[in-house]
Amino acid sequence: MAPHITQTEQTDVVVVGAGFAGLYVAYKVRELGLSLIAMERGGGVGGTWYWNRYPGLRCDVESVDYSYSFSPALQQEWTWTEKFPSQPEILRYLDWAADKLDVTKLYRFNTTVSAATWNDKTSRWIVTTESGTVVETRYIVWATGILSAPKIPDFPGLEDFTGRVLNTATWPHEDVDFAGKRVAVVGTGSSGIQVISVVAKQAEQLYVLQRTPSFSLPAHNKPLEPTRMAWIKQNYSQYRADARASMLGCVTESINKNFSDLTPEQARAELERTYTYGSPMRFASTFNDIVADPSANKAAADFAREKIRERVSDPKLAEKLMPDHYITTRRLCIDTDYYEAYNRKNVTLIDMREENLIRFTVDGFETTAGTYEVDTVILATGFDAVTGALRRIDITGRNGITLSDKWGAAPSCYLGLAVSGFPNSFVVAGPGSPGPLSNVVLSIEQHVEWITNMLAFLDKEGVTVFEATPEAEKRWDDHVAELSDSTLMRYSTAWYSGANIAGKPRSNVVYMGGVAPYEEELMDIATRGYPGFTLT
Ligand code: FAD
Ligand code: N01
Repeated sequence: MAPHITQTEQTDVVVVGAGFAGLYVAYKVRELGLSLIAMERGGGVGGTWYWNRYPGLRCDVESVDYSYSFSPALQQEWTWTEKFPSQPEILRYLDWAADKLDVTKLYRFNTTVSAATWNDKTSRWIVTTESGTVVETRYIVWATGILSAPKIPDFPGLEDFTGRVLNTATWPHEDVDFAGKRVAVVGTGSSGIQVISVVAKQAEQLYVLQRTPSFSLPAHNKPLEPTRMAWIKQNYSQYRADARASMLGCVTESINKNFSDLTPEQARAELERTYTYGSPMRFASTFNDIVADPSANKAAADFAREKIRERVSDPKLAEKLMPDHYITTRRLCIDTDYYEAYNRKNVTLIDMREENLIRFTVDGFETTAGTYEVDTVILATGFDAVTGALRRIDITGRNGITLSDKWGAAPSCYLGLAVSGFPNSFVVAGPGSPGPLSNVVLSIEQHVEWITNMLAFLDKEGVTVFEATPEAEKRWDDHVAELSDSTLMRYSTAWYSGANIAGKPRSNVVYMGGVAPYEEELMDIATRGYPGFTLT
């Protein structure tokens, strides 16, 4: 039989990922008139909202903020039904938006990029997929997501468990029926909190294995009244401009004051106001210095703890659910009936700080305090965030250096979007961007617009190769670290710092200067002809 010869395809741009970021990249690149091959591991568009389908999932940024702002036509045509839309509604929105933008057809789905290698001689990337396709491209845009590489802890005995194991980040597409089932959920971050709140109402028995309690606020979710939606549609351009001019990338109606500017009564009234509204972004913006000043942070954290005590009937149990980290240094969660779940007779909290998990068994799990039988285990154990998806791909830049090696000691990335030694490639929401702490959709839009403007500039100027310089990258990394160290984020034990992954270097990957100041920095670089990049 004749050997199978793989034909290498040629293109201007490869974009990897079909979430909010990749879809927008595909749209903008086509507008530039460049050829494009778009690849996505999943079977459809949506990214985060394609993979995470667990019951209870909603976004924590309001729908009218957590959506594309670049297209007046999309904004006017789409009508959100809830303040915090559910995962199916967001996925429907992305499916619809991709069709409207006519980019779905540009994608190769069920296609995992396994490697990308820079060829210095041709100044092109060779991109390889798991199925053996090879593509040669001038540019790559990695739109692979900050929370797309699930973390599955190596729990002893999990492979012996004969019941069902589910992961919130790769949830089945069909409904899962928990009626009459004994269920264990591991993890009490944003995903755990949401899935627990729903499964508690369905399962016969629910065990929650908690290692670190989170701060969670009631979402006060509600239908979006037609009058409110109509007002937003009339005022979208101002509304989006306000979001773009903000620190977190969404409208927060903050009073724009530091904690010390307020009397204790005024501070309390403000906390009550933002808490009652129901929005982590608004609560986090109650005072300007919540993440900078320990006393401002303590006031907000004490207030949030007090509210948890009010929601949990058993005071001893409430104390076990009490978070003790600086509020907002882990993503502030929102919920519907999370703490109330613990008032139910069928819900048991297993505090892993007192009762260690020893192993999973054939029919359940064993802790230092006893054995438990369960039918289903749900892992809500988080992600190898920000750098994880890229480190799972074999990316080799100049001089045979791999991205994994380069980021071995600490991730570094100029402006949070370009890595020295890896020419002609961009990372959307890479380490050193404000993405993780913000309304991520708006942060993505900032990046995609900046990246595609730079691509247009390169073509106009006849530049064939661009690359971030090591000096500019180092200056940016230092700037990001300095900003972070000036806030309480230096104490973060969440995925923001890599602390959730054993062996991962501790380094804060969030630009703490805020969404609007970040955009000013980006615009300044563009206006000055892209200093910090070599252009040849
Ligand atoms: P993603 O949506 O993650 O898309 C990346 C895509 O790249 C994925 O589909 C993945 O399959 C694909 N990919 C990765 N590697 C490869 C490869 N090697 N080959 C091919 N394809 C690959 N942010 C907020 O601001 N507010 C929220 O309320 C919010 N809620 C969230 C809820 C959950 C459960 C999670 C996990 C995240 C949430 N986020 C939220 C963050 C969210 O990830 C972003 O808001 C946004 O959806 C990211 O879009 P993206 O396109 O950058 O990445
Ligand atoms: O992940 P997480 P997530 N043994 O890392 C525990 C976004 N998001 O998927 O902290 C025992 O926050 C871990 O405990 P600890 C949002 O940005 C948004 O929940 O390591 N427990 C923790 O409790 C969020 O920040 C929304 O001690 C283990 C949990 O698992 C990000 O996604 C919804 C363990 C992981 O929490 C990630 O959230 C969902 C182990 N070996 C997600 N390993 C909304 O918008 C981990 N854990 C509402």
